[in-house]
Amino acid sequence: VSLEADLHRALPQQELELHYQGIYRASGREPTAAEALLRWRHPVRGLVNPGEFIGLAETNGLIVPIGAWVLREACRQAAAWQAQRPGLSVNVNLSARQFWQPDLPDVVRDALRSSGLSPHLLTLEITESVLLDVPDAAQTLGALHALGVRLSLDDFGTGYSSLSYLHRLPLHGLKIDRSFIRDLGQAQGVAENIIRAVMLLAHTLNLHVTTEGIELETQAGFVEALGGDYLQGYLLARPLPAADFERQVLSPS
Ligand code: G
Ligand code: G
Ligand code: MN
Ligand code: NA
Repeated sequence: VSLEADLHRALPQQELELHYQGIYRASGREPTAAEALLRWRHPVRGLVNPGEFIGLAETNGLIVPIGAWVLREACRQAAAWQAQRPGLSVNVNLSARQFWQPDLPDVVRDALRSSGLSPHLLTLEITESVLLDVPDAAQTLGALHALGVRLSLDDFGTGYSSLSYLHRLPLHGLKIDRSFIRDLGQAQGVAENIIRAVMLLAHTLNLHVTTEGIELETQAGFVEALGGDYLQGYLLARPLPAADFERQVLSPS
C-alpha cells in the first residue's frame, strides 16, 4: 500500500496531530506564540514529519482539507491556552495550494468563529512561492488581513525575494530562514551582514523579524544585539506535543 493511499485515510482516521514550537520575544525570552507543525502518526511507520508528506498532499490536493483541519485545531488549542497564557498567539503554515481555493478566507473565518480565538492571535505563515505562483495572492492576502489575522513571510531569503511586495502587501512580519542563522560565524561574516541588512529593511517597513533555527546561545546573542524581535529554535524549545508544550513552555518549573 502506498503512502499516498494511506494519506487519504489519515484525516478520517484521526492520525494527524499538531506539535507546537515556542516563539520567544528576544528581550526577556518570554514565549509569545506557538508555531503549529503537522505530524502524521502512521499506524505502521510511526511519526511521519511533514517533509515526507506535505509535498504529496500539495500535489494531490489533500493539503486543502488537511490545511482546514490544521487551522481549526490550532485555533481551538490557542483559544484553550488563553486561560493559562493570555495573549499567546498561534502560527499556522499555509501552502500555495491552499491559496488556489477561493474560499480560503471563509475557512480561516470559520476556524476563528468556532474556536472563539481573537483574529489578532492567529498568524498565517506564507512563503514567497505563494506570492509568485498564485495569481490573486494579493487580493486573498487583503481579504485575510481584513479578518484581522496577521500575516508573516516564512523562510525569508530562500525564495525569489522581491522588495516591492514587502511594503505593498499587508504583512506583519518576516521570518529569516534558518540557513542564515546556521551560517553565522563563518568566514567574512556574510550571514551576519545579510541578517543585519534584512533586519534594517524589515524594521524600516515596520515588519517584525523572527529568526528561526536558533540552536546556540551565541546565535541568540547575536540576533538580540542586532535588534531582532523574536527567536525560534531548539535552544529555546523544540516542537512538542500540546501536553508537553503546556508543561515545558507555558508553565516551566
Ligand atoms: O517539522 P518539519 O521541519 O519537518 O517541517 C517541514 C516543513 O513542513 C516546514 O517547511 C513547515 O513549514 C511545513 N509544515 C509543517 N506543518 C505544516 C502545515 O500544517 N501546513 C503546511 N502547509 N506546511 C506545514
Ligand atoms: O519552513 P518552516 O520554517 O515552517 O519549518 C519549520 C521547521 O523547522 C519545524 O518543523 C522545525 O522542526 C524546524 N526547526 C525549528 N527549530 C529548529 C532548529 O533550531 N534547528 C533546526 N535544524 N530545525 C528547526
Ligand atoms: Mn513556518
Ligand atoms: Na521557516
